[in-house]
Amino acid sequence: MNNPAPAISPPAGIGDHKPANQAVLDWVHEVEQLTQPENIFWCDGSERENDFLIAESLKQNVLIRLNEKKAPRSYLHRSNPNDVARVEQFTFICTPTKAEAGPTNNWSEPAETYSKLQGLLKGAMRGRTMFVVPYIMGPPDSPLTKIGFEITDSKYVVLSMRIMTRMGEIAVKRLGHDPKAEWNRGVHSLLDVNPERRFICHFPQDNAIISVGSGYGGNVLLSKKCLALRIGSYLARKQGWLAEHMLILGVESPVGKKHYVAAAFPSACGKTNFAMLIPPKHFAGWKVTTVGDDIAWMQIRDGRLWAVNPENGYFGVVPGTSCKSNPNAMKSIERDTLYTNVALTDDSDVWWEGKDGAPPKHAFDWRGNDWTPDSKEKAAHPNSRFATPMRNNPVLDPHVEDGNGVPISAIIFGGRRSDTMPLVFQAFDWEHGTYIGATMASETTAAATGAVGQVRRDPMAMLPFCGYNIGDYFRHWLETGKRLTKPPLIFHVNWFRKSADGKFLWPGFGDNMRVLGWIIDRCEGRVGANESAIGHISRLQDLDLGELRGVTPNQMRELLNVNAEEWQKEISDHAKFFESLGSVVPKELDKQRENLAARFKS
Ligand code: OXD
Ligand code: MN
Repeated sequence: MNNPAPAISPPAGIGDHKPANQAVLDWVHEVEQLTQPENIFWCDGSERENDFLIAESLKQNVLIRLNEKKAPRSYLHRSNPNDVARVEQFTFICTPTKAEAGPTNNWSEPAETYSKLQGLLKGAMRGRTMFVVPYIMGPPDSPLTKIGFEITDSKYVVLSMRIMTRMGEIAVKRLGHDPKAEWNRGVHSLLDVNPERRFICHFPQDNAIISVGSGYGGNVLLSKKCLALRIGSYLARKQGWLAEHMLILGVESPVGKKHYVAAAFPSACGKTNFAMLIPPKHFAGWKVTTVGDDIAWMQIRDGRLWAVNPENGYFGVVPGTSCKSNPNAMKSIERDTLYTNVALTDDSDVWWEGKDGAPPKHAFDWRGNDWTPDSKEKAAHPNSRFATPMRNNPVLDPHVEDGNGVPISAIIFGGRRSDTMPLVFQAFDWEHGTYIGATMASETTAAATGAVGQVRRDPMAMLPFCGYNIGDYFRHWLETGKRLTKPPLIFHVNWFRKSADGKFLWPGFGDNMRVLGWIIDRCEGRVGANESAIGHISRLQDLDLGELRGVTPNQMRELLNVNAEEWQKEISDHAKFFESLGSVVPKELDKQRENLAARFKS
């Protein structure tokens, strides 16, 4: 086998930052015995260490240096073409019983799974360096913040973890000496990057993760989907908080009144774009700021929900990112960015479909093959990614490091739906909102392997990320609502509704401010709404459409329309979905569906 991760030998003072905590040392020793690496590299997250790892990665072709003028301190990584997205079919929740993992997760028995993985990991790091990456998730002074250690044989993982988490010394210090302190144990090995030996396994009761056979971010940056969402959601239920697949944004009016909003959209449905939105000119004086673009951890205080972003960077979908769709993302990825699977131009810049300007006459596609605009293949992989520090974001919210988090006024659910779902509507109350989230659906995207464009139910955008029984997760939402005296209002949006001739009806991007404006008006009790069977729908006159070009009044009516026929089908799909989950769905949600159906009849 070709070794995808040859060992490196650091000079003195680099890679020798061993923590003092005996529990960590024992665990690392155990993994060392099993995987038999050539050496161990203890990461401290320093600049010097990072420079060294970049230099080694360039030598080993793990990274390609980009044009220093056009993309300063930025690099391109090409993954194995068999390894470009999350693999939901190989992702497992390994709880003692299958019932704990529930109907939406792949389950496997913990002891058997440990033993299978140990078999795969035996000697897997021979000839490689084993990196030990300490990190924290969450602002340093948040009570929700978690410590993790990831062992990996991938330099790309180490470099990405330094962008995506608060990595190194900060975590070692926080852990201290207490061998009983709580921290997440993550083991990752590329093995031979073979889809037949690719498993992403979570052991929530042990706060442990083992991921093998992949180098793709969502499968291997164990801090993110694995810890912050799957294990995070499991811990959140036990400890009485929420770990959600949500962006968090701040929206400030011209008179300085600020609200925070959290929004759950499935993968690659525009969370990063929404979190960095620039309001159209008509909304002069309004400002949107980003707290997070993918994950929200929320706890109850004073009867309200307060949210923190556990991450330190953005791991966003590149294709389609442009000065039109997301100028702030374009500024964020101008420098210090680790690109994966985009195209490389002849002057060592990066390119992707949907980037501003004309396509290059020649480039190397994401696999490294010659590419021209006449090529049939895409230049950048549809799930190509950037990893960039959140500090690069020009509209980073000033409270992003605040351990108390930010108070959430509204929660928004949304998906990619060509039909049925109006542009925006509001739930009657928390329980109805939970139902709307639980029955959410979206057309699938390239973020996970499998068919693209098929409508699937994706409750709260957590289908691939809920680390326990989805019925208990719904129950946890209902219980959380009962503990909130000032619950956020809950909304559903759909930027993707199409006309009969298949064209998007709504321009999206910055114009989504118009919908956000209505949501804020509702939070402030400033506007009424049309009462419909599905919830409060915006009246046309309450949506600020000033200077909106290209959307006719008829299109607006279509966008806000609740089509009874489409909803009959929708409601019967909800019923089928709940049936497919078996007996786990709380009766309150069945009742919600009955009420919804009844409202259409009355
Ligand atoms: C992501 C995803 O990478 O949801 O954020 O797949
Ligand atoms: Mn995501």
